[in-house]
Amino acid sequence: MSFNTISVVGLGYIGLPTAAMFASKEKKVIGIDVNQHAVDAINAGKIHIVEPELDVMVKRAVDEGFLRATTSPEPADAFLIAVPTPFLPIKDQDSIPEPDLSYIKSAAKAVAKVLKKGDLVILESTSPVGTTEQMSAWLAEERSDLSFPQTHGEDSDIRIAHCPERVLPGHVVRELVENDRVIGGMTNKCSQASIEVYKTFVEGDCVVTNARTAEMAKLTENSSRDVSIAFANELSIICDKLDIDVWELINLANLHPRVNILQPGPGVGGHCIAVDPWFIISKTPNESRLIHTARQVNDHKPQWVIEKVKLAVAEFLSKNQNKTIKDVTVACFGLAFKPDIDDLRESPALYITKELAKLNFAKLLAVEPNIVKLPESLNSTLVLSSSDLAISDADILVMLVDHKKFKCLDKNVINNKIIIDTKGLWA
Ligand code: SAJ
Repeated sequence: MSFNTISVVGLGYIGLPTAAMFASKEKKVIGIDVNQHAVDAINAGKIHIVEPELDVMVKRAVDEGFLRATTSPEPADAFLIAVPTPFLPIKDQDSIPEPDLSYIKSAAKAVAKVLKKGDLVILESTSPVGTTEQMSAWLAEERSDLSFPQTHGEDSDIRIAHCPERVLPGHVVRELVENDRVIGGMTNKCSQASIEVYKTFVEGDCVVTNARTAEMAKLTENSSRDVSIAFANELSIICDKLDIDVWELINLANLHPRVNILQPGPGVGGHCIAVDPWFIISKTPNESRLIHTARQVNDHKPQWVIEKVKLAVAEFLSKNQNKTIKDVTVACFGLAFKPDIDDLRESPALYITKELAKLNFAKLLAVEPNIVKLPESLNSTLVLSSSDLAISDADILVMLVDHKKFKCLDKNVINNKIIIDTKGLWA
């Protein structure tokens, strides 16, 4: 087998770094995306997402002629599909979110047009169990002239595998190389072909399993983290009631050699941990009781923080009887979905800040040192402020994200403020 031309379908947070990585090893890479703006940016040697070191890699790959982007598929030897798998809109608050596989279906239909005997198709998108087999069925529907593993096993013309991405945003370039990969071929030949492709740049182990187990492995990793964070978030609510410092408590418990509790926060954000457990729950709702409860605990945490702020406002007004809510200034520290990134999507900190903005305070200041300008959609709701200004102006300080820049704030200057600290920085 030789995979000289590799096509990556979906040039987002996973697809683009993966494409650049193959190109850095002098593979001919064709990137496919429906977003013309992304395609144009990449062909100009630029990137449309934020990820350390990626800009340099993409520029070099394009300049040296190894990476090219386009909106319509072209023949290649291996196709990696890295498109989003979001939820379908939920019917009501109590219903279980169902995965939206339409991006995978469109990608499969597009790739099917250019498939030839001997090609390999790898699904990288995080997917509910059974999606790789479904993708193979969609490909077979389009190409009755080719044979696929579900009908022809090891003798199939086309090889199919699921190899989930596992990289941490902000560390993608290093983790793509160093992390071990789970390789879930529909047959052993499918797995071996996938290993050959990934070994172009992966220095970690490539561990073989079947497609369904590979799908479940990825969902399990993120659900495990979600359940662990839910435990920490639940502890924080219990400790608040019992007047115990949860940060001290967790430090003490973690001194035990077999205990490793994660950190509570304002809720769980991002596009993975708060999403992927639902892919297990929606397939097996009666069996996934712990995973479901963890989701509910984490999803409830932002609301709990908002209630704490409302209590703090009531406390402030009872001490300052000449004032009303229209005289109160609140400052929220952090808008991103986790520390030291500028990504505001699916962020509990942003949700809390936007909800607080509806309460008609004198001012609601948002401090986010990792962005210079708020997205246009937020301009009418939030005012971006510096830490110093927010601390001097605000009556109530709400710590939402433990950015490095907040860790060095002088604790003495906040002594006379009412503080809600969801990350234990000012505790
Ligand atoms: N969080 C806490 N407490 C903690 C750790 C995290 O509240 O102790 C919160 C964060 O603030 C954030 C959310 O959880 O809101 C998720 O952040 P994260 O750093 O745990 O994870 P992601 O979403 O950036 O990336 C995860 C990673 N999965 C695991 O660590 C198991 C990454 O390796 C995956 O590739 C990625 O999901 C993905 O794409 O699925």
